[in-house]
Parts: sequence; structure tokens; C-alpha cells
Amino acid sequence: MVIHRRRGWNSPASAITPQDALLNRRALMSGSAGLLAAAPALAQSGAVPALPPHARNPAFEPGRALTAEREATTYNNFYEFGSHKTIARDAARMPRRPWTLKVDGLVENPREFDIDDLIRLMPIEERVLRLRCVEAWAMTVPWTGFPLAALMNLVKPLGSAKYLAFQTAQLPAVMPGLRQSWYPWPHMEACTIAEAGNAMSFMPVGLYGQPLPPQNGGPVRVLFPWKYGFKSGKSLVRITVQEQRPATFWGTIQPSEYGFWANVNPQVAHPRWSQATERLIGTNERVPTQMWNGYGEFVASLYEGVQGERLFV
Ligand SMILES: Nc1nc2c(c(=O)[nH]1)N[C@H]1C(S)=C(S)[C@@H](COP(=O)(O)O)O[C@H]1N2
Ligand SMILES: [Mo]
Repeated sequence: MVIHRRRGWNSPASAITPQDALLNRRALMSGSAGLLAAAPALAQSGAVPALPPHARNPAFEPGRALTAEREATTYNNFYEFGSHKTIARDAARMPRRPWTLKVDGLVENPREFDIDDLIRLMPIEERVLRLRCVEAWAMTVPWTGFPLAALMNLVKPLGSAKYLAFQTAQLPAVMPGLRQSWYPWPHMEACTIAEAGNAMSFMPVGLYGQPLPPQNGGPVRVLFPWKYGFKSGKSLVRITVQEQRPATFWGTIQPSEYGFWANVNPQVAHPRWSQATERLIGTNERVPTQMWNGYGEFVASLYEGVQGERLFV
């Protein structure tokens, strides 16, 4: 940070874009120490770097047309910004750099990752996936990210670990929804250690080839494509590995309607509406909802031993 205050170039500070600052630093310093030191300048400026090159994983063919990018990025649920769908403009005020994700609790290697370090460390790929909201709308979009299992392999859960708790950022200066004090902030969601190890559990950092927009949970969220959308917590700052089942946001507000498992099942109605079909945002076409949101071949075996639990609420 010291170098930031040095007058290494002639233009006034206000005229220096992050890219200029980076290039000037590279000119000023030689060797890898200089290049490494350049990274915090980008972070400090709030600029979000482009995603690294990555390939689409062909294992997840959606069997549906892509939702228009504009629809997927302007019709959102993100209660921190308000309990309506048009939060994108407010969410744009949320700074996505610098950003850290802490992983702690029952792990061998607890760590606080700078988001860009994490992206460098993880195997990044694109997956085109369906997302089914419990409100019976759905979208199909290309997410860039990494398997949650890859992150778990790095921190190494202990033998006593049973659950993961996902905590969303609380930024009162930009999140008007936090003033609705009857909600149990911060937004928490959870999964089991077995679910975290499943290949479908994904950590998106991008959407449509771009860094994940704030309204969709940038810079990093979790995504369980076979569960109702509310399980997929946005803008995460902390993942805690623990032995007890974590309390969750919707499970605390209305446990009879939003259970811990929340796996998609068209035959199990929400207490107030049917789950048999879903509306595709953008086209408003109505299509049948699929068991496990169509991902049964990957995830159904996770639940074979689970007895006496409401798996589909
Ligand atoms: N922190 C947080 N995460 C959240 C929510 C929220 O209100 N706050 N809404 C959930 C719900 S109900 C859905 S359907 C999805 C919507 O994700 P999308 O806006 O990217 O489509 O985000 C989920 N994650
Ligand atoms: Mo949802």
C-alpha cells in the first residue's frame, strides 16, 4: 500500500484508472515481487478483474433454451436489497472488491481467502444449469465457478464435520433490506457435508462469461441446482463447517413452508401453491417441473439413507 502514495507517475491520482496504475507499477518495479504487489491496487480500486479463461463442462446439458441475460440479471430475489424482484440497480452499489471469503469451523486448514486468490486456486469451469425458485419460476443460465468439493478439499473438513453454514455479507450502507429488522439477518443457508461433496454443488463467481453481478450474488455464491433457489445463498463472506444443523434464513421465518432439505419435487406442493409446473422467466412459457430439478442421476443417491425427514419441503 505504501507504493500507492508514491508519485511514480505524473498524472493526478484522479485521472489514473486501475489499469493505468497497474501498468505504471509494472514499469516502476521489476521482477515478480512487483507483479505481486500490483494485485492489491486493483482490489483497492474496487475494479473487478475479468474471469480467467475456462471451458464449458459438457456434463450438464440443460435441455432448455438459455434465459436472456437481461432477464436473469433484472429479475432477482435478494432480500438484503428488498423483498421485490427489481433490486439490480440497488445491488450495483455493493462493492465486490476487495472481498474475502472465510472458511472456518471444523476444518484442518481454516482460511480467509481473498476472492481473486480463491479464483486462482480453484478449477474454474462453466456449467449451464436450471435454477428453480420455490415461487415456481425458473431460469437456465451459464454459470462460471468451481465445485464446492474443490474448496472443501483445500480446507479439509474434520471427521466430526456434518454441516456447512453459508453466511451472506451484511452491508447496511448499501443493503436497505437489512433495516427490515424482523428478518433474521445475516442470511444463512446450509447443506450437509455429503451434499457439499456432491459434484452438482457449485460455487459461481461468474454469469454469462462475466464476473458474477451483485444482484445474482457476486462476487461469490453457492448453487444447489436440484434444490429450490432459496438454498443458494448469495454474496458469501463465510462458510462454517460444523457438527450441529445450522439455523437457516427461511427455515427460521417459516419452517412449515421452507425446510432444511428443500429438494425440488413436482409432486409435493408448497402449502400455498402447486409445484407441478414452472414459469420460464423471459418467455413466460410454463413447463413441467422435474424431480430433483432434473438432476436425479447426480444427487438422488444422497438421500437413500435419510429417514423421517421432509426432503421436499
Ligand atoms: N443472501 C440471499 N441469498 C439468496 C436470496 C436472498 O434473498 N438473499 N434469495 C434466494 C432465492 S429465493 C432465489 S430464487 C435465488 C435467486 O437467485 P438469482 O437472483 O440469481 O436468480 O437466490 C437465493 N439466494
Ligand atoms: Mo426463490
